[in-house]
Amino acid sequence: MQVLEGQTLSPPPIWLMRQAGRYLPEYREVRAKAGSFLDLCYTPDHAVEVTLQPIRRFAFDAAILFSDILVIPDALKRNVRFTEGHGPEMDPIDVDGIARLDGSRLLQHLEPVLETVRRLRGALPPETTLLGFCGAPWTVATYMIAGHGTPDQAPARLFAYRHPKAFETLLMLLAELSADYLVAQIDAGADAVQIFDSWAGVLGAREFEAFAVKPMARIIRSVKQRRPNAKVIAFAKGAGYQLKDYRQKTGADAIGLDWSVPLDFAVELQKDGPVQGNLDPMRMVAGGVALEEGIDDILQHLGNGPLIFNLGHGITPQAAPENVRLLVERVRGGRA
Ligand code: 1CP
Repeated sequence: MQVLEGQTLSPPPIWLMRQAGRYLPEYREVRAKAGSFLDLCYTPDHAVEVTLQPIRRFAFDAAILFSDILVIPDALKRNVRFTEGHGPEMDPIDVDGIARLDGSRLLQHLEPVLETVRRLRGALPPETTLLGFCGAPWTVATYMIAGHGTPDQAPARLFAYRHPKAFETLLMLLAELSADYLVAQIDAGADAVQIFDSWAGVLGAREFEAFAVKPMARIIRSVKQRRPNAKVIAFAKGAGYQLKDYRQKTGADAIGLDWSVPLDFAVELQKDGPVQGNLDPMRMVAGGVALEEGIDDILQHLGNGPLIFNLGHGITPQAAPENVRLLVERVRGGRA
């Protein structure tokens, strides 16, 4: 929270995207017990447990609520399911489907997630930041339109060109619901929130403005109007040079950086405020020198300004928990 307010801390605080997940045997155990992935997200006992697991093991400075960005389409009755080995799937939406979307029961549907946040704030050490989150409208829309994950989001890009009005309606509805959801998470005890625009990198310049920047700015404005002290981290993966004025245009407090962002450019971005990132998650799999030199590069470039140490994207199931321990120790200067 101090870094989000603009302070420089040495050593910097650290947490990892997807820090609760399949690389941890204790997660796999709860996951197997819970039944479906959505059952895991909607059962506070289980969701609290898997959120706390990485905190117990590694004493990260932040816990991130265990849930998924696709609980919003689930609340919108898109028949979301997570089948083993397939990734997320849902019913693909069309122009008529967009006109019929009804978000009026969003917070009732997501009450178990809000209960998880309440319990987590009580269970976590006071010095551990609790992060809430949601997906950015563009990223959530890519799944709603294709009905599943795609490598290049071609279905959503095509839909946006063919049906600009319906697409705008979808993005603005998602922005409004996301803001309500984030405010509810903050009221339930989240100290700060992160908005994931994981697929921002496939957008052309004009589309980045319209589909990534504008809805992100709208969510942040709405949250801050209602909760003026709220802190927001915006993560637009793959946005590259377009990050130049992203903080100023969206109103985000901190900017998440994927591993493709050059560190000298990251230094420029850090002059305007806190940054978070950006170790390549594959360095967590490789370990050894690859891990050490990646950590040292980030600390050398960004350690003298407001930095939240993190990966450039989520940790993968292949990462060794032992490498996470080495990472935390090295960032903290040998102290675990
Ligand atoms: O069975 C399993 O365990 C499924 C794996 C899994 C996990 C652990 C999924 C399915 N979601 C999650 C949890 C999750 N998802 C968190 C939990 C908190 C933490 O970080 O520890 C968060 C923040 C997310 C966010 C999320 N879900 C994003 C944005 C961040 C990112 O990784 O880019 C996205 C794009 C999703 C969709 C999603 N959910 C699950 C998968 C495998 C995917 C990606 C599908 C694809 O590649 O298109």
